[in-house]
Amino acid sequence: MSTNVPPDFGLAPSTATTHGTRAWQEADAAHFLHPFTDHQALAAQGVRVITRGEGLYVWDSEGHRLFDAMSGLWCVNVGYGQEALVQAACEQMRTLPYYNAFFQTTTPAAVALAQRLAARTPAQFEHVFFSGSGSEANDTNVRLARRYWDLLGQPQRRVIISRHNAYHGSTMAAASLGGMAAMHAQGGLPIPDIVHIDQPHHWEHRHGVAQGMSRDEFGVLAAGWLEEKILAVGAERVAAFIGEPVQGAGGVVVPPATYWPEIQRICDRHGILLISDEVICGFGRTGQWWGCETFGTRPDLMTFAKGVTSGYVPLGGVMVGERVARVLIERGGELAHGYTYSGHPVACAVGLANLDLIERLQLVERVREDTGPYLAERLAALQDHPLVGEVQSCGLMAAIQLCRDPRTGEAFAAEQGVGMACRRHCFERGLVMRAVGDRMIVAPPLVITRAQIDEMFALIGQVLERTWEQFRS
Ligand code: PXG
Repeated sequence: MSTNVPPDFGLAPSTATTHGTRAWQEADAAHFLHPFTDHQALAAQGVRVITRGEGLYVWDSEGHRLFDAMSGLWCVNVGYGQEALVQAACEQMRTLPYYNAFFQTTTPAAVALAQRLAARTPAQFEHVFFSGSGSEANDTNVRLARRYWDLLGQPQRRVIISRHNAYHGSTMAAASLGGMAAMHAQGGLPIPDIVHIDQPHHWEHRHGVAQGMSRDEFGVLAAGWLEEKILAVGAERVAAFIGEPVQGAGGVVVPPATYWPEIQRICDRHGILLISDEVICGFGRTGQWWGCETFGTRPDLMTFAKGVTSGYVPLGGVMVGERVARVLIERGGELAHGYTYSGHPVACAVGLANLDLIERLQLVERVREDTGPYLAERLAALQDHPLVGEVQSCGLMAAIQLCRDPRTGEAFAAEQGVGMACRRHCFERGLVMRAVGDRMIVAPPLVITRAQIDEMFALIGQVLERTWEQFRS
C-alpha cells in the first residue's frame, strides 16, 4: 500500500507517530470488521492507518501526508485540530461526562444546543430530537412521520417515498429509505411501506428520457415521478417524501434548479410531509446553512449529523417542524422512542463550539460568496479534459464524471474500474477523493482557502493525466 508512494510528490518526510504499521494491519485484519469493506481484499492489501490530522491534511502511520478533499466522510467541516472543540469536550467531560434526557431530566449543553439549532434553522423549526448518528435520525423520522398521521386519525398513511441511489444510513429503516440496491440485497430490505422513485440525475438519463432536454426541463419531469408514485400508491396512504437536497454518497447528484420547488408543490398538493436529509448538505456545505434554503423547500422534518460537530464526536438529530411538533406535543402523550445518547452533553458541547467557530470564521458566507464559486470556476476548466464527461458542483461539494468519450458521453465499461484506478492515483499523489463508479467526488473542509483549492486542483490535474495515460488506448 502506502509504502509504494514515491517520495517526490509533496509528501512530508516521515511524521509517523509510531512505526507499528504492520502490527496494526495484522491486528486490524484479525479483529476489526469495517463498514462497507471486502475484508479478504483488505487483508491482502493491508489497511491504511491514519494517525494524525491538522487543517486539511491527515497523515498515515508511514508518515505520508494526504490532502483530505473528502473532509473525512463529508463531516470535518472546520478541519482537523481545532482546539476550541477539544477544549469544549474536555470541559464538559470534566463537569458532567454523561447524563440522559429520559425521565424528566436534561443537561445545560443539550438545552443550549437545542435552542441554538432552533435559531439557526428555518423558521418552521423550533424543536429538535437528538440521536447519535444520521442513520438513527432517519429511523426517528420514520417513527415521527407515522406517529403524526396516527395522531391525526389517518393511520393508513404509512408509506414513505424515497429515491433510487439515495443514501440515508445503515440501520434497517435508514437502509430501507436509502435506494442502494446492494444494501437492499443484504438482509431482506426494504422494510414494508417504503418505495422508491428515480433520482433527478440528468447525466444518467442523458441517452434516455433526458435526451434533448435542458436540465430545467428534466427537473420538472423528474419531480413528476413523485406525483406518479403518489397516485399509484394512493395519496391517502402516503406519509412522507424524503430526499437529500444534493445526493451525496450517490455521487454528488446536483438536481436541476426546477426540481425541488416542483417537489414542494407536489407534497403540498397531496398534504404529504417533506423530509430533507441534510446530513451532508447541512451546516454550510451548499453555501447556505441548509440545503433546503439553497434549493427552495420548506421541509417538515430535517435530518442532520456529521457537520453538527464537524465529526469530532458522534451526534445527529431531527429538526421537527411546528406542523409535526404541535401534533406530537399536544395530542401525543408519551413518545415511545429515544436513544441513550439523545442529547449527549459532550456531543452537544462540541456542537456548540463548532457552531461558534463556523459563525466566527463566517464559513457559510465564505462558501457562498468566495470558495464555492471559485471551486466551480476551477471545476469548469476541467470540462475540456479528454476524460471528463460533465462536472457538477454545489457550494463545496463537486463531481467529476469520467467517461470514454466526452463528445458522445460514452461510458467506460464497469469492469475497467476507471474510478477506482483514478482513486489509486489520488493516493499516490497524496490526495483523498471518493469514487462513485466513474464519478470522482470532492467535498473539502469548509475552511479551505482559494490557495488550497488551487493546491487541490493541481493534484486533481495530475491524477486525471495519469488516469488518462492509463486508459487512453
Ligand atoms: N443521510 C445522509 C444523507 C448521509 O450522507 C447518513 C444519512 C447516515 O449517517 P450516519 O451518521 O449514520 O453514517 C449519511 C451518511 C459515502 C458515505 O461513502 C456517506 C455517508 C456515510 C458513509 C459513507 O459517501 N453518509
